[in-house]
Amino acid sequence: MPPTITAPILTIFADPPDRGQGFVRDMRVRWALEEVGQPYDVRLVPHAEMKQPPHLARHPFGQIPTYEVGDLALFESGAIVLHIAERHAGLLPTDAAARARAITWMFAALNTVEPPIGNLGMARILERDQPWFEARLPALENAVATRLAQMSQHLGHAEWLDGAFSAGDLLMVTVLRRLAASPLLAAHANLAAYVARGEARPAFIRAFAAQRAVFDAAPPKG
Ligand code: GTB
Repeated sequence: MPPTITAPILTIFADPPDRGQGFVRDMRVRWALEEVGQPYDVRLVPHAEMKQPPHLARHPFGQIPTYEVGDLALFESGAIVLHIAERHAGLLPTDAAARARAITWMFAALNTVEPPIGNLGMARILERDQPWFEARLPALENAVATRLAQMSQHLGHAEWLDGAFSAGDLLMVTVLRRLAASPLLAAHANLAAYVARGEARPAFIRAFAAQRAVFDAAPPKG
């Protein structure tokens, strides 16, 4: 009998808190899978089950996304995208030095650019009603503005960060697009255009529609 080939399984929020805007971190994995043409299944995790033993067995911090393929179970969106990129053509250059630089941009997106953007976003969601929120906001915005100015300077008129589109661009676009509605991003026309270029890729459009369908199917919160 031929071996059964099962598609990788991605865990996602059963009820996406961003209302299907593609800001949750499963989006970057979906996009990577679409870029390389790898079909996948999803397992919806309700909020009430995220910190329960079955999901903690997949993810020690009780978060999404996770990725299961065969006997391998992974967590951390960046590690999952790297795993996909290493096993399929299209997301990492074959030249060793260019590949190392693309992986460097993956780390830069997640370790250097995402933290200030995430801090600003979470403060806007969780701290808006605190008496010190308005006083804290300028420092949070300045941290984002500094990174964007540096990114804008580096990108210049280039289409992508380092030659052809890579997993570094994929992660950077998912990080920057959190600022889609922000004047902080609009202040840098080249960065806004970079994000728009990423979002115009057919694989992004397919991934966006797939994550959007989960929100459309979710029952409205009562
Ligand atoms: N470093 C990990 C990774 O990259 O995979 C971080 C994973 C993570 O933060 N997962 C979040 C999660 O599971 C979802 S993406 N949170 C539940 C919990 O911790 O209990 C973060 C996120 C949440 C909501 C929005 N939003 O509403 O726009 C955007 C992003």
